[in-house]
This record gives sequence, C-alpha cells and structure tokens, in this order.
Amino acid sequence: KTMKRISKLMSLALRHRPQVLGLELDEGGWCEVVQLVAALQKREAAFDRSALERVVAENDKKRFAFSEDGQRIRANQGHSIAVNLGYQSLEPPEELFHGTATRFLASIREQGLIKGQRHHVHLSAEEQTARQVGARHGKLALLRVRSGAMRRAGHHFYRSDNGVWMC
Ligand code: HQG
Repeated sequence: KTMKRISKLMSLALRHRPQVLGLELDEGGWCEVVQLVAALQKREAAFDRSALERVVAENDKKRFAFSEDGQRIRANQGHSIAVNLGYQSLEPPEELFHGTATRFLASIREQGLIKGQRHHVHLSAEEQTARQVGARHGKLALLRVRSGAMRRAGHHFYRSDNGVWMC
C-alpha cells in the first residue's frame, strides 16, 4: 500500500509536477536518484535506495526506469511537462487500440483523438490494456486506430520503454 502511494507520488513528480518533491528534471526527464530518495524519505522515514529499486521493479506497468549507470531515474511515458525522452519514430503495427469513455466519442469524432495535457495520444498493441485505460474514464469505448495507414500517410509513432505506443 505504501509502495502504491509512493509510486503515485513519483508519477506526479516525474511526469507533471517535480516541485511537489522539490526535484529538478533535466531535458531528458531524468532526476538524480539521491535527490529523489532524500525527498521521499521526508514522506516515508524508512525509504531508501533499495526501496526505490523495489518500487521500480514491481511497478505493474514498468512506469519508471533507471539510467544505465543507475544514478538517475525517470518516468518512461505520460509526461505533461516539456521533456524530450529521445524515443525514435518507428513502424507501428497495422492496428493499435485506444480505450476511452463513451461520453467522449462525439467530441473525438469531431476533433479526432487529441493529446490534451500529454505529449502524445497513448495507444496500445493489446486490446486488454486499452480496455483498462478506457474504463478508468467511465463507460468503455474501444477504438481501433489504423496506425499502419496513418504511418503511410506520414504520421510518426513512438513506443516507450514500457511498451506504450504514442502518436
Ligand atoms: C480523451 C495511463 C474528448 C482520451 C494509460 C482519454 C495511458 C478526447 C482522455 C496513459 C479527445 C485523456 C494515458 C477528444 C482524446 N475529445 N476527449 N477529441 N481525444 N480524448 O488520461 O489515454 O497508468 O490523458 O480518449 O495506461 O486515458 O498513467 O489519456 O480518455 O498510457 O502509466 O481524453 O495513462 O498510463 O485522458 O491515458 P488521459 P489516456 P499510467
């Protein structure tokens, strides 16, 4: 339970509002591990580097990643603040899924899928994932996106290190 709370706080700080933990992110979205651990210790006295490693390893969607040297950490996707994650554009599968709520459908049909506060529209290769994402917002509406055709029409697709497709 504590782990879940910490993980939510990390998502908030590493994607949207680093100031809630007094952090600074670099242009790649990275933050110093020692800084993050120190900040989280103020909320959870027993928190340390190995607890952080557990949060990262056990996170259900692999939302966080350490840098190769282990000195820095970032969120793999989902940011609203300006960061360049450095993902390369790549060939998407022919079809991807987007889960949303039925109440958004009229607006989506009018404007298309929009990225809102985030950097990209998030899509998934697995129908089940899209179902879960959509159900968070209300009554599920599952959309099929013709990503192959979009790519051929010149749109770019990216995939985060934890497997989320973004456009
Ligand atoms: C909808 C989770 C009206 C869109 C997930 C969605 C994902 C429109 C909502 C990640 C619209 C935005 C992102 C339009 C799109 N009119 N509504 N034109 N275009 N929408 O939370 O995709 O758990 O920003 O369908 O796994 O739900 O955080 O995006 O319902 O990867 O790691 O506007 O969040 O990852 O909602 O979720 P969100 P999302 P984490």
